[in-house]
Amino acid sequence: MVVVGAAALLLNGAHAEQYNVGGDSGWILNVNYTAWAEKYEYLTGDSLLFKYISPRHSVLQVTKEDYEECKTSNALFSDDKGDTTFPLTTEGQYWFICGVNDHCSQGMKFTINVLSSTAIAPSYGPSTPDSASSIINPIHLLSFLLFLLPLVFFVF
Ligand SMILES: [Cu+2]
Repeated sequence: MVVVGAAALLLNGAHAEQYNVGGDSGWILNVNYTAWAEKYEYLTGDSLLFKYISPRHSVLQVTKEDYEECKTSNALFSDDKGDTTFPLTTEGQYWFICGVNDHCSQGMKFTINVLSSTAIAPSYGPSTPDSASSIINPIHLLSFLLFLLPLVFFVF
């Protein structure tokens, strides 16, 4: 099962998921985002999609300290234009809060830990087609099997 999963990852190429924050609820009040965030394992290359209507909410990436105090003035990233996509480009801990009114202290906050995807699947750099094609892909697998076919007839 693990082997099949690893092979599927190789055949599919880079792993990249987009997580809809809050699931069907989106980015609003009265959702337990801590419970939501704990459901997944986040890898570099994945992204978060915050679905909300501007300007009712906003998305702020903040430090751990500001997260705990719901402090909105030193955000590392902020957006309030509606439906915010946040790419998880580097591994490490991320803290997110809503910057509108007291939404953060009402629970619009969560933290995630992002792991490196290169530990699981090779990264496919856009400028290195040679290294990418050296990985097993369906075409290579097919031509290898076609190569084996006459040998099978020859032996029997
Ligand atoms: Cu909000």
